Amino acid sequence: MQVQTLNVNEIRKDFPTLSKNVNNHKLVYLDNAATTQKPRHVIKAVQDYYENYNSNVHRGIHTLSEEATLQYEEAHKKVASFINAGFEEVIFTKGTTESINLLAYSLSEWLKENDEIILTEMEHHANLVPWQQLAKRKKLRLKFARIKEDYTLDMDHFKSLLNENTKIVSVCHASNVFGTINDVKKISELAHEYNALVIADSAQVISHMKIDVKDLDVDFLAFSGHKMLAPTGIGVLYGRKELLKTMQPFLFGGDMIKEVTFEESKWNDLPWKFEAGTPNISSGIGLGVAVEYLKNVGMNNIKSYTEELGKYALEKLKEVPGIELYNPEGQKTSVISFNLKGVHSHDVATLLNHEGIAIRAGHHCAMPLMNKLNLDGTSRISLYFYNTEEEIDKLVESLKKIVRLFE
Ligand code: 7TS
Repeated sequence: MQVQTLNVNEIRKDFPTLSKNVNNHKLVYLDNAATTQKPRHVIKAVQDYYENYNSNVHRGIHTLSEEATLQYEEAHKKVASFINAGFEEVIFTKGTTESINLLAYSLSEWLKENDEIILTEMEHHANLVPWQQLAKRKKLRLKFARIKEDYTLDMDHFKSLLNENTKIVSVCHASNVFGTINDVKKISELAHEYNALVIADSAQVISHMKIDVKDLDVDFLAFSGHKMLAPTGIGVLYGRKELLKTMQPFLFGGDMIKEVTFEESKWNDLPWKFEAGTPNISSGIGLGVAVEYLKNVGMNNIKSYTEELGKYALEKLKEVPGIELYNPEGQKTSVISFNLKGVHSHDVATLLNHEGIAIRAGHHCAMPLMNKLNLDGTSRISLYFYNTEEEIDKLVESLKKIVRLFE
């Protein structure tokens, strides 16, 4: 097995949490789809802001505020270049959830009764509940592209849902349950034939592969900083400039205006029009540093390493007696969901935690998907470029022990 494209031993030294002990065992962190660990560089950048130039942005005409503004705006530039977007097209939000809520609110003005929105059956609640609630308010129709038995998207079914009433197509770029990667470029092409707006929820891919918003030809794309080495409380909404220019802001208040009278307000330039109030400055700066870190490691290296490790994990997991795996046919993925016969996924996660192994269990914020598959939940491992084959071996050994316990 060849998963040595990266010097993982060196990389691991950048992540303080990875050398922690949990329940007297060395931590094995396999919950990266929930959130990634943070490298020292990011932690230091946040500390540096608070220790050396803590100040508000875009307002004070004093040295600290100028420095904070510069660093915060630099972070926007780094993120924009990371996804091949323009500076004006990158809005910092709290995370994917807020980015999608922003869209559901701001785009609602353009929608009327009987307009249709297409999602998929594999959405995280973050890309479902905002549209469901909007649909109820505005009497819109919500449609779901089916998943096939092999846990991939049924593209024929998706195509059959498109029509002149389709106004929005919002799809997860990769499923947080199965790791299935959807062909967003193709989805975009098909949806644009009907002039629908295309939104990609890229929360699960941004840290795993190079994203080029122009190449994908999406209208909007959302992701969270904390799933890509950055602090919590920061995320991104990319939007096509022409669209952002004409859209109504989501939140109103300071910083998002150019001019205010008692009667009227004029909005600020992009992207600030969509960043009302004091933003999460330290996390924004941290996100810029995280992007630099990822670029240094190399997105292609990360992709090939995690895919190889995923392949290794999948093969190894098959050794566990009675395991049921839910992996997409023919796709390489670093997210693997499974169940052990007769053992609840929460029990699996609890018993693994006794051995210092962190995984996620339950419905993964995808309850409709679980219901459709008649599943109570799954156990899920999600890998990143600092994980190793030894950690997978440890996981598999522990799972075998759990199976014996329940025999
Ligand atoms: N979309 C997808 C595909 C996700 O996986 C998640 C979080 C979100 C949206 C929401 O991101 P947030 O940062 O706004 O919360 N997914 C997970 C998960 O799989 N386990 O914990 C969080």
